[in-house]
Amino acid sequence: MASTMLSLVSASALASPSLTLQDYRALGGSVHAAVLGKKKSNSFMKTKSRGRINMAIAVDVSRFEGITMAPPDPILGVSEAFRADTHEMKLNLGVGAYRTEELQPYVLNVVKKAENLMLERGENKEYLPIEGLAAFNRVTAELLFGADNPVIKQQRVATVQGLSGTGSLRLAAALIERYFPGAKVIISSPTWGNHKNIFNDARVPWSEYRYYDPKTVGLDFDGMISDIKAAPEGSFVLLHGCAHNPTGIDPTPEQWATIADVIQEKKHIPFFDVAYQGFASGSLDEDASSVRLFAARGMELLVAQSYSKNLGLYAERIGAINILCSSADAATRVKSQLKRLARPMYSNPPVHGARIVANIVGSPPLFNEWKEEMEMMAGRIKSVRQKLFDSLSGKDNSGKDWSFILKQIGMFSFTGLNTAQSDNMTNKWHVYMTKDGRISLAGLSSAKLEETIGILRLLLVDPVGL
Ligand code: KET
Repeated sequence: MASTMLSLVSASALASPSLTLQDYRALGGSVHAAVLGKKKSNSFMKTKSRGRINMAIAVDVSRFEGITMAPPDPILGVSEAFRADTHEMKLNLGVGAYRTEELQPYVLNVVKKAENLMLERGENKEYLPIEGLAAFNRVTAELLFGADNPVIKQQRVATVQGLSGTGSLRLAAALIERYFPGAKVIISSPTWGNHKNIFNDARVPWSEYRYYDPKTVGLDFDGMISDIKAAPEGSFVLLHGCAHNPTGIDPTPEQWATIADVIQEKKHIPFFDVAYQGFASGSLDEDASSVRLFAARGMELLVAQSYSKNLGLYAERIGAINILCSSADAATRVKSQLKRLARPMYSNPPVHGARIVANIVGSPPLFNEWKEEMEMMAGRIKSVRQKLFDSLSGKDNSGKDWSFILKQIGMFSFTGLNTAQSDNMTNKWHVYMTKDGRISLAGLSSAKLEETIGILRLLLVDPVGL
């Protein structure tokens, strides 16, 4: 009874516009600064120290009143909106996650085999060391650099298991923030939507270098090179190792060599994000060639790896941060600091995905099976890309050059649709995609292709939209 009365008092008090700060204090102390529109320090302590009436106020007016609604995530928010849509024709071309021809999520057979092995062995669930599973760290560096790469034998790579690609990038960002204060990271324009958030939250300054040229729907190579040259000496240059997200446009081997020249000249540090190894060409080795080219030049570099896409281990959060140093001694020290940064953030990483990767990459038969499945997945996406091109160019007599679709690689096609058109795709046609005009080809099947193509063609040929 008493508490009901108190809540009534506080509710009416708060609703009344005539109450002053003093009135609230008389009621028993603090109300969140955001409600009063004034900054007050340590209101939580005051409330705690003043009896029941404050408790009642706290029920009616949240201490979190000052927290505004965050916008939905530009990529994962698309999946949330898709799930909420009940339309039977809905299609999710937003998130970069592989789908079967039936548009279902796909668990690789080789992953199921590895998991069965793990069950048979009855492995325990003890904490992993801070740096992760040793067998995983060994094979992941080998997969990236090549097992017989001298940098491995020379023990110059500091590898720490991370919370997939994102967590590995975040750990590296924390290292940059701590040991390279003020150093800038330069990132491609455009880039994967989460890169900027990662560096913002780690308080690492960043700026963009030119990458995509809408006129040619290709790489603005001259712009890229001059912006890398113009960056302050010793900047970190974030590069997509393969299958650039969102554009699907990668430099040629010759262009990679020039990029390496400029980075070396300017004493910059290359920082690769490798989230699609195997998905660009279908070959794990070929897709690591950019990283290997830089390593062969004796450069120090960082590489964040992810097994979300190529092994379909999205929810297992398995990846790694590799830091190639000029000496084994430096690598040992760098690794010790990565561990020190990881410990208060998440203590140690999860074991399940690490064991899957270690079992598959560490066993030649399973490794070969993975390569076959990898080729199958990359092959399906390539065939969707080809069909998209054939159908768009075949039925269109507007004279538009559709060849950009075939020049792009990886999971995505960067369609050139603007925000309004992308919104139109979603709001009118229930085709979910990111607002930058990116579509995930993995979300298309032959059955769904024609209807999507019809809409795409109309939007791309008639910029006013439908
Ligand atoms: N880097 C790039 C370039 C990337 O596209 C992703 C994921 C990641 C890192 C991180 O993946 P992780 O699952 O943390 O290993 N991209 C897809 C999913 C997402 O946005 O989280 C996407 O672009 O749709």
